[in-house]
Amino acid sequence: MNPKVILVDIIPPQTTPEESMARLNELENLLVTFGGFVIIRKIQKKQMPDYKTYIGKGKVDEILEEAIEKKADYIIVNNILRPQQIYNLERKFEKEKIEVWDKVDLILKIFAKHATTKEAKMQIELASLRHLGPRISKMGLELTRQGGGGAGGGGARRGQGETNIEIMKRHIAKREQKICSDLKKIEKNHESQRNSRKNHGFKTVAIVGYTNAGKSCLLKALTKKEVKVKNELFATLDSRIGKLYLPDTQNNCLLSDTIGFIRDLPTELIHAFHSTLAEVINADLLLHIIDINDFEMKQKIDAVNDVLKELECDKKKMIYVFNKTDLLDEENLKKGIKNHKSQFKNHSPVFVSALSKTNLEELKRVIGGSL
Ligand SMILES: Nc1nc2c(ncn2[C@@H]2O[C@H](COP(=O)(O)OP(=O)(O)OP(=O)(O)O)[C@@H](O)[C@H]2O)c(=O)[nH]1
Ligand SMILES: [Mg+2]
Repeated sequence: MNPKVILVDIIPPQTTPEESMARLNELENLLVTFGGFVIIRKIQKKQMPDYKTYIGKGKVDEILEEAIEKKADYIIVNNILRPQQIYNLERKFEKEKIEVWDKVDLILKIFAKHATTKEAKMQIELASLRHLGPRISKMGLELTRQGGGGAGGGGARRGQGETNIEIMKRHIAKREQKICSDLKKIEKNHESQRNSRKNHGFKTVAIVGYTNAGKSCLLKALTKKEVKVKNELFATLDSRIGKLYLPDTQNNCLLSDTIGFIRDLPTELIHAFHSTLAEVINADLLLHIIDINDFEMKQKIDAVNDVLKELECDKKKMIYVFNKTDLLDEENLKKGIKNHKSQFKNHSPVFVSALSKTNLEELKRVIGGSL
C-alpha cells in the first residue's frame, strides 16, 4: 500500500498564495513520482526557520497529534534541512514509527528508484551519504540495538553504541572515498570518449532544462535515439547522446540529454552528479528546454540558470527552446511567441513541439547557425 504522508512547507510570510500553492504542488508531484499518498498539507509562514527543528515547536506538536490520529507513515518537509534538524525531528516522531524526510531525501529516493546505470547509482549513494550527517549515528545505534542482546546496563550499551558510531563513521568515510575514486575512473573514461569525438570534429550540444520539460522527448524526436520519455519527475538520471544532422551546415553534431533540474537543488547533489553533468559542462552549445505552458515558467528558467551558474557554465552560448506548443491554441501561441521573442531575444528563442515534431527544422537551423 502507498505510504501516507503529511507534507509540510515552511515559507517566508511574504510568499504569494500562488507561489505557495505551486511549491506544494511540486512537492506533491515528487511524492506521486515516489509512490506516496498525501493525507495532510501544512504550511507555516515563518521568517526564520527554527534552529533546532526547522518547523516551529508548536507546529511540530500539532503535526505529531494529527499524524498519530491519521496514522501517517512519513512527514516530508518541503525545504532543505540541516542533517541535525532532521535528526531532531526524527527523534520527536520515532516513538510513533513515523519517518521524517526533507526535500533532498525525497529526491534521492526517487533517484534511487529511477537509477539504472552503475554511475547513477554510485552518484546517488554519494549524495545520500553526504546528506545523512548525524543520522549516520542513528544507524550506529540501530546496530547496537540489533546486536546488543541484553548485555550489561544502560552504560555498557551506550559505550557499545559509541563504538558502533565510530565504526559506522569510518566505514562511511571509506565508502565515500571508494565511490569518489570509482567515479573519477568513469569520468576519465567519459573524458577520453569526449576527446575522441572532438578529434573527429564533432561539436556537442547539451539539452538542459527543468525536470519534465521534454528534454528526452526532444532528443528522441531529433535523433531517433530510444530514450525514456515519461510524465514523471527525474525520469532521466544519466546522459544519453545521439547524432544530429544539420542540413544547413551539412555537418553532424552530437546532442546529449541529461538529468533535469529543479528549484533549490542543493549544491551537494549537483556536485555528486558531476560526472553525469560533464556533458553539459563541456558542451559547445546549450539548448535550454522550457515548457511554454507552465505558468511558473519564469521561476523555472531562473532555477535552471542557477544550477548552470553552480556548474560554471552560465556563460556558454544558450538557445531557449520553448516546447509543448501543441498544447496552446493558435491565439495563445501567437501571443506567447511574440512575448517570449522580445523578452528572450538574446537567446534566439525557438518554438517547438517535441511530441508532434513541429518546427524542428527551424531548430536545426538555429543550432547550425550557433555552432
Ligand atoms: N504535449 C506535449 N507533451 C510533451 C512534449 N514534449 C514532451 N512531452 C511530455 O512531457 C513529459 C515529460 O517528457 P520527458 O521528455 O520525459 O521530459 P524530461 O525533460 O526528459 O524529464 P526528466 O527526465 O524527468 O527530467 C512526457 O509525458 C512527454 O510525453 C510536447 O511537445 N508536447
Ligand atoms: Mg528525461
